[in-house]
Amino acid sequence: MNRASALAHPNIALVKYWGKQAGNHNIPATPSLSVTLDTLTTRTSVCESERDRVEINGSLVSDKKIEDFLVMLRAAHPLPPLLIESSNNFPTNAGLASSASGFAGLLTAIDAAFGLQMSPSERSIWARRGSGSAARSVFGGFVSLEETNGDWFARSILPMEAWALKVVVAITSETAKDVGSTEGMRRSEETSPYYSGWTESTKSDHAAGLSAVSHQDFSRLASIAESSCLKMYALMLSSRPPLFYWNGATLETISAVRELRNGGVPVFFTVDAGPQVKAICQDTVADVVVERLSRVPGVLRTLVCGLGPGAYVD
Ligand code: 2P0
Repeated sequence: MNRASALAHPNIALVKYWGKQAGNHNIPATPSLSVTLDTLTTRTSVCESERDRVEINGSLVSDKKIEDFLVMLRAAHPLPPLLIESSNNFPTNAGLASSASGFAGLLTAIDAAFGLQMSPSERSIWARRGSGSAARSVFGGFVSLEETNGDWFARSILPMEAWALKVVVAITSETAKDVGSTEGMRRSEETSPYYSGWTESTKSDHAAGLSAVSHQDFSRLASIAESSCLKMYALMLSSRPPLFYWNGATLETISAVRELRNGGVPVFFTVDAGPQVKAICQDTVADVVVERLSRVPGVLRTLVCGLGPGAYVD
C-alpha cells in the first residue's frame, strides 16, 4: 500500500501576491517574497483508497480546489484514488495561509507515497498550481516566488538559521473569511482602478525586498513590507464589491506595532487576506512585542513563531 505523510508550515508574504496572469496554470501576476514559519503546522497524509476522500481536521469535506488539483496532477502522473487526511494546529481559512501549508504538504506527501521523484522546484510548481502561496512553503527561511526560465516556482534566498527573527501573530478572530483569495484576486483584477499600479510597483518592491534580505537590512525590509501590505489593502478596498478582511482590532494592533517602532523597538507589521496581524521582529524583542500586542483590545491571543523549514516527509 502506498502511503506517506508530510509536515508543512504556512508562510507569510512580505512582498505580497495578489492577482494572477490569464490562463489556468495559476501563474501569479507578480513575484512575491515570504518567510516560512515554524510552530504553525499542517500534517498531511495520503494513501490509496477505493475513491477520493478528503478529510480536513477530522471532517470529510468536498474541496473544489483539491479536486481540480488532483485532475491536473493525474493528467501528468497516473495516481489511484486517494484518502487525504490533513490537519492544522491553527485556525483554517482565517488568513494564516492554511492553503499554502496544505498544498505544499499534500504535494510532498503524494510525491513520496508514489515515488514521483520530483525536484524541489517541480514540487513548488505543482504546489503553486494548487495555491499560489503554496509554492513558497516548499522551502524554508526567506523564499522568493518568481519567474525563472519561463516557469514560476519558488527558491530559498536565505536559510532559516541565518537571521534571528520572530513572527508574533495576533489572532483577532477565529472565524473563516467570507471571500476566498482566488475570488478576491479575480475581483481586484477585474474592478480595481489601481490594479495596473499594483502589478508594476510590486515588481520593484520584490527586487528591493531581495536586496534588503541579502543585506539583512531590517529597517529597509520593514518599510518595503509595510508598504506592500498597505498597497494590497488599498487594492482590496478599491475592488467592487470591496474586500474587507480587517476588523477593528486589526487596525488597533497595527497602531500598536507602529507605536513600538517609534519607541525604538525593531518590529514591523504585515496582514494577509484575513484579520490577523503578523508582527515581524528581532528575536531579542519578541517578549516586548507579545506583551504589548496581548494588551490590545480585541486581540484574543498571540502565537510566537520563528522561521521554519520547507515541507518535508514525516
Ligand atoms: C500572499 N495571499 O502573498 C498573499 C497575500 C493572501 C494575501 O497568497 O488563488 O491562497 O490559491 O493562488 O495562495 C493567498 O492566496 O491564492 C495569498 P490562490 P492563495 O501570501
